[in-house]
Amino acid sequence: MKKKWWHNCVVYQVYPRSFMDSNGDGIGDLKGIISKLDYIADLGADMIWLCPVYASPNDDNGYDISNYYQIHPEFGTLKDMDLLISEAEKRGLGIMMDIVANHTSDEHPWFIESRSSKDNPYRDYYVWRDAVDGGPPSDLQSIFSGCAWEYDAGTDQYYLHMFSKKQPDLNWHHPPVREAIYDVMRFWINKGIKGFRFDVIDLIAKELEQGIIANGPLLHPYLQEMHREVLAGADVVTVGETGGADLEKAILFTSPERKELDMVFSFEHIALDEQHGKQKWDLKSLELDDLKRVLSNWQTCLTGKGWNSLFWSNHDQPRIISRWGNDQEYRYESATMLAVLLHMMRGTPYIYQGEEIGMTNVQFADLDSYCDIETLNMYKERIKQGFAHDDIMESIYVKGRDNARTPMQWNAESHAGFTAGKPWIDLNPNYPSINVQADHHSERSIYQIYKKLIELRKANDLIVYGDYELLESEPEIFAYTRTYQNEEWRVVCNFSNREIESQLICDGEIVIHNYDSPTEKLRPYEAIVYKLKN
Ligand code: TEU
Ligand code: CA
Repeated sequence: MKKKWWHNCVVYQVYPRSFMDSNGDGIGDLKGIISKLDYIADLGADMIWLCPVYASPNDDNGYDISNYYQIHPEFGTLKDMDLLISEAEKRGLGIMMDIVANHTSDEHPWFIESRSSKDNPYRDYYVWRDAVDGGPPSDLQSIFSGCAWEYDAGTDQYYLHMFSKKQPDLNWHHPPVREAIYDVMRFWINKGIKGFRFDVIDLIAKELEQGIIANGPLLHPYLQEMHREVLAGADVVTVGETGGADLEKAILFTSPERKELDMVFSFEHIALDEQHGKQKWDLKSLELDDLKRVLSNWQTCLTGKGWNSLFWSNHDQPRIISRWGNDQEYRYESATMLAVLLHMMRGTPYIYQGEEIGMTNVQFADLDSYCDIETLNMYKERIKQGFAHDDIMESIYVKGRDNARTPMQWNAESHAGFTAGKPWIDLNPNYPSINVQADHHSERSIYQIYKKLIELRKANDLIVYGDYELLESEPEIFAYTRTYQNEEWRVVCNFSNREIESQLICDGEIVIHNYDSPTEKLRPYEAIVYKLKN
């Protein structure tokens, strides 16, 4: 496979609202990010995936865009954005913008026009349908609970919204919509950004009459058209959020000769702790065998055919250390074990803000402390369905998106150094002990392990291009090899809080290790990488 500059890139994801507030209004902003660029550059990252900072009424914290060409005043100005791009570039950091092209805000001028009359030139920018039997056109459900159709009395029709009712879906079958999105992309490329993350891009080619929502028959033609019209002439890296993609689809999206996307985010590995066929809130414990199977499939089946992203966390997912690690007694060991396991794999790694210092989930006692529309809509719907309050709160504690959205914990001072004002969302009360400053001064720094892993990736094509093979191991151990030219590395990770005897311990040269020195057993959450032969 032809080598590409982004093959050994590492992306750091910033949720701007919660990263760093520079003006004391309790909301993170662009100038705050600029003030922390050295922190991100020092980690060794090459790109910053910036969650949406465009004008938005914030019904879904910016994933409801009302102007793709303007920066939300809470975050700053276009001038601040230009400064962020140039300051990042000085530090070898490219900016990856988040393109939300499946839907806009209902306050976007396109939608205001579209809903004004049935013969408005913008009518077909969105998906409008007549009532059926006096009610919604179908029983399609929104991902944010409730019916996906909203009645609009102005023109006596319903419009489609797969997310909140303030996020009407764009009609990608209407060529002016595609052209308008391509224009937005050209604008930001001309601003000097270096990448795009495409929000729910697998939903853009719906065929509603056939009951198709994701992966419609025209999805690949639209992505190929986007590539021809915009991406072919630009040196930007692209990643699509394609939650439902299996390996076969991922190869179609990412094989270079198809000229669609460079890589995708699949959700297969982060759906392993939800009951099959149910919602993310319906919990089940993780089976390590499932994780071994899924991650190994994604390691082997894409090789030579496409490209993988590697991630544990993002702004929609709970904190990985609270999900599959141990965020109490073995916080350092499990955070670093999870980091080693993922960052020794093949693909482009994504680090979500706070993951590099082992930030954990939060448990707000009061529902009013929660801000996320997905959580609040689900709570209302499940109360109506008769679920018990405590059961719903348990699901929110484990899987709610606000777990990832509590403010970044910089130090032990007030509001963790995130803001001098009242933060838009409460902090995690553990910030006095879990914060960047404490981690940096600790003998056992999680940040330093992430930094070392990134250095290893830059220095070893074995990590970037080596073959992957899962090793037979004790049930609690996840072990694999990476082989490249005549070099073989063995990655051995203990996923449990118990000491485990293992044949996989050996006398190879240790490349990275989250304990001081090896012993004859694997200790809780121990991760060791050996270089077996040269
Ligand atoms: O998320 C896509 C999506 O389906 C989310 O609902 C996610 O899978 C779910 O919340 C898991 O908990 C994208 C963005 O990442 C998300 O922040 C937006 O809310 C959503 O699209 C709508 O734009
Ligand atoms: Ca601010």
